[in-house]
Amino acid sequence: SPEAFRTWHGSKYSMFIHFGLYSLPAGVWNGQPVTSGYSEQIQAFAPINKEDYEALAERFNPVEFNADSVAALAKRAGMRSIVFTSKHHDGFCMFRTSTTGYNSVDATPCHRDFVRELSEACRRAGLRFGLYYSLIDWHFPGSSMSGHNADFIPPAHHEFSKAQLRELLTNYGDISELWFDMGSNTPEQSRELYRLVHELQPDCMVSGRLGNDQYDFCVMGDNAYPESALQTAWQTAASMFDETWSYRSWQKRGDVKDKVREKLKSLINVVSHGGNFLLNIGPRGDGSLVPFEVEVLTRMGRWLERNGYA
Ligand code: JFZ
Repeated sequence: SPEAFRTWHGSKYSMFIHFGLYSLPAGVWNGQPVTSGYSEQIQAFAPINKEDYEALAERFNPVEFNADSVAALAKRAGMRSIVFTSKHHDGFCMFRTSTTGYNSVDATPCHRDFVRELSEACRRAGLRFGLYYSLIDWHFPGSSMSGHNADFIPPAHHEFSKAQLRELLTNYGDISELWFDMGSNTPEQSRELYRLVHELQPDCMVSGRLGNDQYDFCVMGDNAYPESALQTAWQTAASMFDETWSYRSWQKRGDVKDKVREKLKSLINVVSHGGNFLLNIGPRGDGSLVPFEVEVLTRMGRWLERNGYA
């Protein structure tokens, strides 16, 4: 609806969070830095066999992860919503689900539902809350990690995604957006998922990466913005560092000042061209935030405040 568009568009600046099992190896496997590919996809790039990757769940206990602190950081940064990786390509669900045991409540020693924790913290802080959801699932029986895209999504996998989306759109209050990450949906599958989202939450904004022109907003590349005004809503997602969205321990971070300048420029570029800016952070495996990222966001928030951004 125009109303949902206006509210989403008015958010301008939001936090993206990549956090999951992959945050534990943090870009290192067998003592070696894995330098090719995003670290949230280390399973494919190391590569790591299914059993070894699944075993990470037994060690997943992010005692330092505090959803209220994350929400407070977003507020301090001047952000108006948070978008969280409910499930990445690895297929590990960061929420309670009856569709698979491969989730943060049942398969870890911490038994935590991170989608619930963040959704509630956002509500308390007056932030909107959205979800990243990968339609690629390397854990789903029969799916392969070779390349990203199977030629199509088998019907059983499609039904599985639908069941998970029902849970996500029913159990956690208002979801501001669904940031679908690509699968190889048929047009019929994309239409079905699009309809399902809006049947459950009419105002939830769906990202263009659902495919087949079933979307409420488009996603541009890193730091990119369209050459001319778009008729549709759009967003630029930006990682803090090139080549990864999730935490990697060996990341060269450089100077905070330079990063603040770089990301403020992007934010201003994107917002002044009519888009929304989604800036990512990648917490560590123990759930703690990376001080560099906290510092960058805090300083950006201070700049915005000094310059009259309410
Ligand atoms: C996807 C994922 O494959 C990646 O791991 C990460 O989660 C990222 C946010 O999303 O990769 C993308 C998606 C979209 C673009 C680029 C990389 N894009 O629109 O330029």
